[in-house]
Amino acid sequence: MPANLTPQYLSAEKRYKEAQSDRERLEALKEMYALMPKHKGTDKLQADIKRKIAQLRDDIQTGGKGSKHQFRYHVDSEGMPQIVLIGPTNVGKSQLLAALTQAHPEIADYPYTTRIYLPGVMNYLNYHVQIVDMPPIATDFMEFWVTEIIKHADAALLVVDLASPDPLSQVEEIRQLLREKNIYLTRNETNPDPYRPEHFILTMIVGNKSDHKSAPENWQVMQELYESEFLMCPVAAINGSNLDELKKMCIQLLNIIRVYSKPPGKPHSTERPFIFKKGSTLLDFANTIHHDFSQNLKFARVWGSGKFQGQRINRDYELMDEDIIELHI
Ligand SMILES: Nc1nc2c(ncn2[C@@H]2O[C@H](COP(=O)(O)OP(=O)(O)O)[C@@H](O)[C@H]2O)c(=O)[nH]1
Ligand SMILES: [Mg+2]
Repeated sequence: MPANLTPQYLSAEKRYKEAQSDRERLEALKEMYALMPKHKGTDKLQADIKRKIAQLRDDIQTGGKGSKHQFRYHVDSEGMPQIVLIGPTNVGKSQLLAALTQAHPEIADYPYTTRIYLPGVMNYLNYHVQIVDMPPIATDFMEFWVTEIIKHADAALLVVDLASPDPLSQVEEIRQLLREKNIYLTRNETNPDPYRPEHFILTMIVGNKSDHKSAPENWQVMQELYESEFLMCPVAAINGSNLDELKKMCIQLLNIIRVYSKPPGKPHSTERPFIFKKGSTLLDFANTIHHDFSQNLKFARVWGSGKFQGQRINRDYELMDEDIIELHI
């Protein structure tokens, strides 16, 4: 590498390596390109960065790794786990988005207020999770892209209205409508038969409007029926009741952990952990930071997990929640 790269360039490069989404990567690369001294010695590096910028622009436009011409219907999750809000109209999905995130959806007591998706970010104990408000799922009218977005999400909250006379039939109606589109709402995401084209979506049932007088009785009946099949949580989006429990259960549903990166000889960043599925390994972590790391990884150390204080770990080490990892290449 040429020796005359400025500290500003190196700091942009660091941001590139630590970026968690394609957009952040693209921004960092553009900065690296602008800050790079332009002369013969950096020709190769300039070309390399230009190529990466073009590739990332393509990826962002096509929504991922797919071919250039394939059009995909999904909401860019910006590198976060993504949960979609699904359910009939008027159950309080938009109210729930407003309660869980900083987003400002339109909320009204008439049907079909929400016509387009709207994402927001839920921050809970340093987990950043994208929550996506959706138009209702209904027999009489459902936009075709709604099911495509559901298929691409990491999980769904099936929201029903505990103030309605029959929230049970709301659950059944939505399940049936989605089943017709090959989408199965489940507690476990694994498709038992990988040769069948069904989509299994991790789902939690959320009973909203628990402040209503008929809610306790409705909830009790629902629990008896669905408790063995789904995670379930009653809330009142309108006054924030039980929302912390809901957030906690979202993390449980997604089955995710937080892992912090630490540069050698420096303290770790405490702000934005990397998020992994439980069961991910040190190699997954190195790959996320940068593919060079996984190729050239010499060793790593871990702090956290109780007994490990700077202990050396192997590539197949299983990451634990709140681990702090130091990579050496
Ligand atoms: N009592 C009560 N009303 C709620 C609650 N959450 C939402 N609502 C009301 O239910 C109506 C529909 O809410 P909205 O979020 O637009 O429903 P959506 O169609 O599912 O997005 C609005 O009048 C809300 O004020 C709640 O927790 N309790
Ligand atoms: Mg709505």
